[in-house]
Amino acid sequence: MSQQHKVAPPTGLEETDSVTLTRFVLHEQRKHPESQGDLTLLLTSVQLACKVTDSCVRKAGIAKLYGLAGGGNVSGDLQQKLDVISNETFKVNIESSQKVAVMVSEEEELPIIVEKHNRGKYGIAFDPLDGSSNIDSNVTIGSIFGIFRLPDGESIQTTDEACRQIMQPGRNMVAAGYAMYGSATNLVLSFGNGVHGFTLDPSLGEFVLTHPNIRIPRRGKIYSVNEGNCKNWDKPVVQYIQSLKFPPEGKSPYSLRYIGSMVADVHRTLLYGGIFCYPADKKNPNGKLRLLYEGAPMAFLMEQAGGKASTGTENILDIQPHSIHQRTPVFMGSYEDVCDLESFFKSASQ
Ligand code: AFP
Repeated sequence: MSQQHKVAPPTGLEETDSVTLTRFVLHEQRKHPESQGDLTLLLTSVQLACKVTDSCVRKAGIAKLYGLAGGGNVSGDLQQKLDVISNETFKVNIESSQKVAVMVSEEEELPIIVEKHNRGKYGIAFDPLDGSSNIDSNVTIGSIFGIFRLPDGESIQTTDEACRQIMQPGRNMVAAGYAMYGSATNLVLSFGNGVHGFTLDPSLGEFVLTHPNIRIPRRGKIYSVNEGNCKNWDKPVVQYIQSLKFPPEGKSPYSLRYIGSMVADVHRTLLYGGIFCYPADKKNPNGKLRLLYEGAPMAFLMEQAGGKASTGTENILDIQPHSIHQRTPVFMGSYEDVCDLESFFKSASQ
């Protein structure tokens, strides 16, 4: 509708003009006249996978979907029934979009190579249900994804080729996002033009734009880390966390908030500021979190929101992956907080 014909809806009917995720993505697509709409269709399939996963999470107790499925994932963690269901949901929906040639899932050791007749130009890495060890206690969990343009998806024949094509630095991502299954369901997304948050309206079954252009505060007041691992941390991490708890006279200490579910901890950090950490330690020299489908997509969102993501010594988005399930130390959040953390690593190396 042209601007001059646009009439304000009568009071009480404002919701008739909701910006749904589909409408938002189509609008963004129009800014790129050369676009063939492939990314739009791919995001529509991701959106559907998130809605189906959300629906399973919401009825898990009643439908007896809590508990273990009987297998293990690439981390050796016991697979929950919901891990298996969400993984299948993501694979089936994304493959049916015909816009990807390779999928990497935290639940599968090898990359999934899409049948030739169903292939498209993108690759996607996802953790279909992150934080799943929290499922049975009804703690917030989520799905994380990052989308890359592949150099030549059509030609892929072997696992090695699939890995080579999708193992790109996070900075190359064309889109990244997460869905969060909490007291409400959110989908937070960026295609390199800022970060936008949507909330699922259960009555419409649609994600509606509720948090346009999210900007993380330059500095926060909250740190988020599993402090139980402190005895195994490297010295710069111990010193940094200590500095937050015992600041100089006249400054307040930071508050600690830790859910143990990356999507929930990162979402809060994005909105309120501060720093989320999963450091390397003596037992896990590369930390716990995975680069392709946890660290990099979240780093992409943080940077797009004006924040920063680091391993302590390197920007997470610059890491060239050498394996699809490799881990990375993670420090992400408000720009100044992450710079402070890096300064402890710098001093230790001098
Ligand atoms: P699960 O999927 O096994 O629950 O792991 C969740 C997670 O990968 C990430 O979401 C959390 O930030 C992190 O692990 C929590 O790890 P700790 O339990 O070691 O603190």
